[in-house]
Amino acid sequence: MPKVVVIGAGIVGTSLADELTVRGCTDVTVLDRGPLFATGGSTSHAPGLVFQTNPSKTMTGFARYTVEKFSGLAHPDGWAFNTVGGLEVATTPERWADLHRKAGWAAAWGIEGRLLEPADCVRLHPLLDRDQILGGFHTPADGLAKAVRAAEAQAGQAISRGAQFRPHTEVLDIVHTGGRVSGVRTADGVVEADIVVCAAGFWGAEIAERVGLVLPLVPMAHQYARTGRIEALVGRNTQRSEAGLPILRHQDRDLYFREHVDRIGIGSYSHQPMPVDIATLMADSAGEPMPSMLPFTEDDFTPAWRAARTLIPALGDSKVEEAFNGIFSFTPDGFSIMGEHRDLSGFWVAEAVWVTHSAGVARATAEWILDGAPSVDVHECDLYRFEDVARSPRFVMQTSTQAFVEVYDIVHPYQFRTALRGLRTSPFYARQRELGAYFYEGGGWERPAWYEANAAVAQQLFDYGLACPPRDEWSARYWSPISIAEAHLTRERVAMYDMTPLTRYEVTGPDATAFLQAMTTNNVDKSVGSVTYTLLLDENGGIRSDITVARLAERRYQVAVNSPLDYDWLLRHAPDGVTIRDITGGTCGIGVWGPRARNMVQPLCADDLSHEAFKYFRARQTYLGAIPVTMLRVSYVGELGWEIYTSAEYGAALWDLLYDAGKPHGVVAAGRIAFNSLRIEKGYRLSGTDITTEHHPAAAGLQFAVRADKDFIGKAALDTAPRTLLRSIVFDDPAAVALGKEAVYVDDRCVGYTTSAGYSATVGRTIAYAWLPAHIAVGDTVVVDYRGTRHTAVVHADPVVDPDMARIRR
Ligand code: FAD
Ligand code: THG
Repeated sequence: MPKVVVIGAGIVGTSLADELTVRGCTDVTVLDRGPLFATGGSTSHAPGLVFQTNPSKTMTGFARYTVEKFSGLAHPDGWAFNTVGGLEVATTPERWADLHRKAGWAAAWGIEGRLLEPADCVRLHPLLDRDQILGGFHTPADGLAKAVRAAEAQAGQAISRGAQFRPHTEVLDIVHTGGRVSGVRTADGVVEADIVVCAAGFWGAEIAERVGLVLPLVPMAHQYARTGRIEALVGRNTQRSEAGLPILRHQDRDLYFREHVDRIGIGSYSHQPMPVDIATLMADSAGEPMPSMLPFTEDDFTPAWRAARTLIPALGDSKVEEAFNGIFSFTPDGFSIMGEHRDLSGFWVAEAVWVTHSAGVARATAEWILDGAPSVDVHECDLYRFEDVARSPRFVMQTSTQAFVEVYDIVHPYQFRTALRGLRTSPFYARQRELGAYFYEGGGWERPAWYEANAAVAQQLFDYGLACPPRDEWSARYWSPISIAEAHLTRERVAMYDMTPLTRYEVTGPDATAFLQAMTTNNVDKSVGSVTYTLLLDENGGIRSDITVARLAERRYQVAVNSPLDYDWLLRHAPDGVTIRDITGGTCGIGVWGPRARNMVQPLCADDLSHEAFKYFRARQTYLGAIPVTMLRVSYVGELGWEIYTSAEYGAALWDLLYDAGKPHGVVAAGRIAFNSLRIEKGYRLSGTDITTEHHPAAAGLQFAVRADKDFIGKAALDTAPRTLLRSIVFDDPAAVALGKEAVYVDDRCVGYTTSAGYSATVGRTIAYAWLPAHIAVGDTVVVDYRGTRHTAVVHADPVVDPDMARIRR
C-alpha cells in the first residue's frame, strides 16, 4: 500500500482519508495550514445545504453517497446530517416547467421527489407566501450537512485505522524526483509520500501550478447572511436539531434558505461575480483564522434581501445580524476536478468539490488511486477534460464567472456561451457563414447546427409532404426545422458535413501497432488502407471511448477519437517507440454522404471509387482535383460516402471543389442536428453520452468490436451478461420530442433513462437511446417523461434505419 499525504483537512481531505484507510491504505497523513477541524477553509462555514438532484448522473450519485454516509456518522455534538428534505419553489412559469425537468433527473438518477401544488409547499414550509409560488419540487432525502462535524467524524474513523492529522502545517512545495512525487515540503522538513493528493480547496490551483498543472478553477465570493430572531420560528427548533423545515431554494432570485434554530440563513448568488485574487488574499489573510471569509458587502445583498422578504413575509422587519462573503471554487463547467498529474505520477487532485459531493468524490478518488479506476463514470470531472484553449487564464476566468451567474439559471442543453466564441474555426468557416450557419460550440470549435441557406429547399420539401411536426417552445429553442430537411436530403441526395472538429491523432513509430493492439478491443493489425472501429476500455472493462483507427502506412495510423481524455489515456500508456501527435487543427475534413456521393466525387478523382475498388471501411491517400486528400470510407450518418481530409491550407479550396461538383446533384451543407439524428437512426453511439465507463461493450451493443483472440486493457474484467442494455426507442406520437436525460417508466415505475435523442426525418418520429433493464424486450412499450409530459415509445431493434447496411455497402 502506498504512503499517502493529503493536503487539506476540509471536507474533501478528511473524507478521502476515511475512504483510503477503510480500503486498507492506512499510512495516510493529512496536513492543514489551519487548526483542526475548523481549518479556515470553505468547509468551516458552509451552511451545508445538500440538494442531491443534478443534471449529471455522476454528480447526483456523488451527492447520494454523501447523504448516505453522513447520515451514519457519529459525532459527540450531534448530527452530521439532518434529513429535513429539500424544497425548490417556482415563481415563474419557466421555472415551474423546469422543475418538471428536474423531477425527471431525480427519478432517472434514483432520488425520491415529488412536484407539489402551492398549498402543499406551504404545508411543508409554512413561512412561504403562497401567492408568490406556482409550485415546488420536494425531495425528502435532501437536507443539511454539518460539514465540520462530518469532517471531524470521518477524520476520527481514519485516525482509528492509523491515519495522522497535522494542523498548522502548511505545504510549501511538492518534492519529486524522476517524474514521481516523493513528498511535500513543510517548515518542519519533508514529509515523504508515494502519493500526494491536493485537496486544498480554492488554494489548490496555486499548489498545482508549482508542479506545472493548470487547475481551471476560480475562487469566488458568495454572500451568506443570518437574520435576527424570527418570531414565527420561536419554539420550532431546539439548539440540537437547529432545523426542521426543508432547505429551500428560490432559484428565480438566486437564493437559498435554511433555519438556524430561530433564525434564517440566506445564501445569495444574486450579485455580480466576485472573483478573488488568490495571491492578494494569501498576503492579506496571513495569520487570519478564517481566510476564506471576506467582509460582507451590504449593498450587494440589497436585492436579495428584498426578494427574500417577498417570498418569506415572516422575515418582516428583522435584520441581517451576521453576514459574510465566503469563498469557494467555481470551474468553467461547474464540475469538480479529479485525477492524477500525467507528467508527475503520484500527484493527484480532488478540487472544486461542494460539501454535497464530497464523500462521493472522495470515494471515487480512493478507488482510482488504489484500484486504477473509479467504479463510477468520472469523465465529466476528469482533470484532463479541458481543451488547451480552455486552460487559458482568460477562458477560465470568463467561463467560471459565467458559471457563477448561471448557477441557478434554467440552462437549455443546447444553450452555448456567447463570450469567447470564434476561437476555433475550420477553414470552411467563411463559407459556412455565407450559407447562414447557426453555430453550436463544442471543444472551443464553431460547429454549424443548420444552414439558413437551406430554408427554401426545406420549405419546398415540407410543401410536398415532408413531415415537420410542431414543437413546444423549449425543444424549438436553438433548433430549426431546416435540420429535418438537411437530414432528409442526406438520405435522398447528398450532403456535406464539416468533420474538422473530430479530434484526430497520428500515431507513428516502430511500436505503433503493438501499442494500438494493446489499447483497443478490435484487431487493428490489418493491411495498410484498413479502417477499424474499436473501443478503448478502462481496467474495469468499462468503455472509455469508441474510436476509429485507419492504417495509412505500416507504422502510421490516423486515430479519430472523442475528447481530450482519449489523448490523455493514450499518452499515459504510450511506450518510447510511439509518437502521438494531435493533427486536428492542422488538418480539416468534410463528410460527403448520401446516395449521390459517388456520382458527385468520382469525377474529381483519378482513382476508381467504385464499391469493389474502394471498399467500406477502407482508407486511401489520393487527390481530388489537385488537392492531396486522405479519404476514409466511413459514415457516422450511415450513408454511402467518405470522410475527406486534407491539410488546413487546402481546406477552402476543397470545400469549393466539392460544393461545385455537388451542385448538379443537389448537394447541401448540413449541420450537427441532422448529423445527430441520422447517427441515432443508424444505431451509432455517442461516447460520453450514450456510453461511459459504467458500461461494458456487451451492454452497449458493441460486442462486435471486441476480439476474443487478442489481449487488451480491460479484457479480464469484461462482463458478458449485462443486466441493463442500451436500447433504441421510437416514440409513437410524431410530435413527441425528447432531448436526453429523461426518465423512462414501465407500469409507473422508473426503470431507466434516455441518453441522446433526435427527431428522425426518415421514420417521422423521435428516436432516443435509453438504458433499460435487460428483460425489457424489443416491441415492449415504455413511457418517457419529457418535462412532465408522458409519451409512449416502443423498444426497437437497432439500428432503426438500414439494419442490413444496404445504403452503405453499395
Ligand atoms: P476547504 O474546506 O477549503 O479545505 C481545504 C483545506 O486546505 C483548508 O483547510 C486549508 O487550510 C487547507 N490548505 C490550503 N492550502 C494548504 C497548504 N498549502 N498546506 C496545507 N493546507 C492547506 N457547499 C454545499 O455543498 N452546500 C452549501 O450549502 C454550501 N454553501 C456554501 C456557502 C458559502 C458561503 C461557501 C463559502 C461555500 C459553500 N459551499 C457549499 C461550498 C463548500 O463549502 C466547499 O465547496 C467545500 O467546503 C470545499 O471543501 P474542500 O475540502 O475542498 O476545501
Ligand atoms: N469518424 C471517424 N472516427 C470517429 C468517428 C467518426 N471516431 C469517433 C467516433 N466518430 C466513433 N464513433 C463511430 C461509431 C460508429 C461507426 C464509426 C464511428 C461505424 N460503425 C460501423 C457499424 O457499427 O456498422 C462499424 C462497422 C465495422 O466495424 O465494420 O461506422 O464519425 N473517422
